[in-house]
Amino acid sequence: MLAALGLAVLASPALAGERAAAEVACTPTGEALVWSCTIAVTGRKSGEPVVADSLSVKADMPSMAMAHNIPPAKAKPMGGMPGHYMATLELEMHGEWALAIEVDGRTAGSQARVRDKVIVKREFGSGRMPGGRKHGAGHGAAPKQ
Ligand SMILES: [Cu+2]
Repeated sequence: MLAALGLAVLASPALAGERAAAEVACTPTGEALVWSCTIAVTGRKSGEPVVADSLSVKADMPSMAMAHNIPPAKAKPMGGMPGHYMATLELEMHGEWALAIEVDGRTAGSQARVRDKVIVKREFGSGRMPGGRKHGAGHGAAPKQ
């Protein structure tokens, strides 16, 4: 009974998991250090939009371990655009941030389970701290191409 069930699961492509890919575009809001981000999530193999039960974005500075502890922002689905989500990020300084996008959902067509964490790095702002001071050496200040 259990063995038969196991085989059925393995044989069903619909139940096979898939990794996620994410495209992120952020624009500044009127408020200092607050960005509005659009996140498009697709299945890496299928390219299908991912319909998420939950999607969160945790921002951290790779060059500044332990300095920031920003709670994850919950992303909301954008109406009429499957696989597209919106999240508001309240960061603590300008510079390079790594966005850890944690998604749990399924691809729109083949219903493959997608439970993954995708890291996307983005440069936010001018590379200057809110007080106008430049980030110290080795702290995300390297110019991006
Ligand atoms: Cu920092």
